[in-house]
Amino acid sequence: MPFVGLCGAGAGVNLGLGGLCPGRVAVRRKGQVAMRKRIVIIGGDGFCGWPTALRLSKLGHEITIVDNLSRRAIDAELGARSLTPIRSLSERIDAWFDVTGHYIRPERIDVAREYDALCDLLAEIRPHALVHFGEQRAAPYSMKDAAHKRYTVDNNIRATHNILVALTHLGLDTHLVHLGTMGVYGYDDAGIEIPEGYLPVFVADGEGGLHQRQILYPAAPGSVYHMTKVMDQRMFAYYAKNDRLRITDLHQGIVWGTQTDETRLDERLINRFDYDGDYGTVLNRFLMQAATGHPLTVHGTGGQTRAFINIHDTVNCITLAVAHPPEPGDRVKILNQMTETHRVRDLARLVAELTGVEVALVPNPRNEAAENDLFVSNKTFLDLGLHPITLREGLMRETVEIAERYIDRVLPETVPARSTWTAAQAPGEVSEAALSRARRLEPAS
Ligand code: NAD
Ligand code: USQ
Repeated sequence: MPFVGLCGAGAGVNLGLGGLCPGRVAVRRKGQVAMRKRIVIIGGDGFCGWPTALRLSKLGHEITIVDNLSRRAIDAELGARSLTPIRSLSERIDAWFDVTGHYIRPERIDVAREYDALCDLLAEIRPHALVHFGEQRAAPYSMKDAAHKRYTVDNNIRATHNILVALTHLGLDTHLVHLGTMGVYGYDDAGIEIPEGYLPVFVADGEGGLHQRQILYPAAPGSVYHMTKVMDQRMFAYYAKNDRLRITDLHQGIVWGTQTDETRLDERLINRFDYDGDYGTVLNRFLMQAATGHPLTVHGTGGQTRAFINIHDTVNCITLAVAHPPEPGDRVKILNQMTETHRVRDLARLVAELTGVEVALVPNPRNEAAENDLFVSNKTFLDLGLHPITLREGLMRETVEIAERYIDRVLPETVPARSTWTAAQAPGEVSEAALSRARRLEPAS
């Protein structure tokens, strides 16, 4: 018996951003889940949120994207843009319907500021799951100046707390899945494998006894952005305990890659690729720099070791997390969402070998350890069946499919990393001498 249900949120016509409500009958296709969940995706227009929305929609779930489009506004503020030509949210949603027949409902709500609108929507949908990507996520952007520090804290803390309060006061049994960061643990060489969120500790009682406790791993954020994720963690612990909310917090590493099986279906579905000095993460920046012949900007000695995950695996992990909620009354379920670790200078060497570009050691604009090791447990996702894509396997495809294909869209003035952590740091810019040497080495076209 095929699954039959109405498209849309069940409550009838929604014109939202897309102005499109097909009202068509959906038939369960091969690979779709047996239980159709109503899922709200906050931040579903962003880099991780968009491909996640498509995957969950393809699996047959009923998806509502909530976004205030602040990420697009920040691009305008910075004079930057995605390397890939991303379409407006309404065009994306229309394209997804054209290609697959699946409808995604869009809602433009600022969850940090429009609490009543958020409550009205959640009361109407009564979602089984809410995936929360809706925060300002760039460390350099959060460190630019006082205004950007304040914006990041106001936006991220209020967004997370509004969601928690709304779920509590509406009495919803929604599973909240939040995108946190590996950066809550810090990068100060713990010398042990970083566990999934909790650390067993032994406390002496002064009378010769030792008591075991499980505590949240001691936080050591490296930027104001990362600090907001630490504060999120404390709020989750409180609401899971006091109000029995079901919460999964995914401590994610740096996401690399652009496309997933779903975003590749049509160019109008393409995912964003950030490379600018504020939002571009290290590997994206190296790939874009290599494609333009710009020396790879390794900060300091490049001795920083970080955790990475491909966007395809991000989407798989979130799908697994949605399918395995904790029980009411459980402590927050914390999973490390990463698949491998790399040192920045090794990444640069890898990209240089692949492309022949030069590597430049530039001043480190961040206040971070010059060298660190990193060992991380990601046991839960491996046990749940995750088969990671490694960087070595995927790098070539990413270079050809994205960096080289869209290189004409690069805005060179947005490349330098100019946001400094304190007055003692300098921008991570390549010297004029290195730039002109790179220009001389560039092959004539
Ligand atoms: P992104 O900036 O591309 O997407 C975030 C989306 O949330 C944007 O579309 C933005 O408009 C929206 N948003 C922000 N504030 C909002 C608000 N108040 N109301 C409604 N919508 C709001 O970021 P991303 O790279 O997709 O990251 C998503 C989440 O994953 C973030 O919370 C980030 O901290 C986390 N994360 C990302 C990475 C990474 O490498 N990209 C790594 C680890 C964790
Ligand atoms: N780096 C360079 N050269 C560059 C850019 C960065 O050497 O041109 C270095 C940085 O100094 C840093 C490392 O690369 O040591 C990683 O920087 P990044 O910008 O790739 O990543 P980060 O600022 O840590 O933030 C990203 C996401 C954030 C997420 C975090 C996961 O933007 O949302 O939370 O990765 S984690 O790093 O595990 O905390």
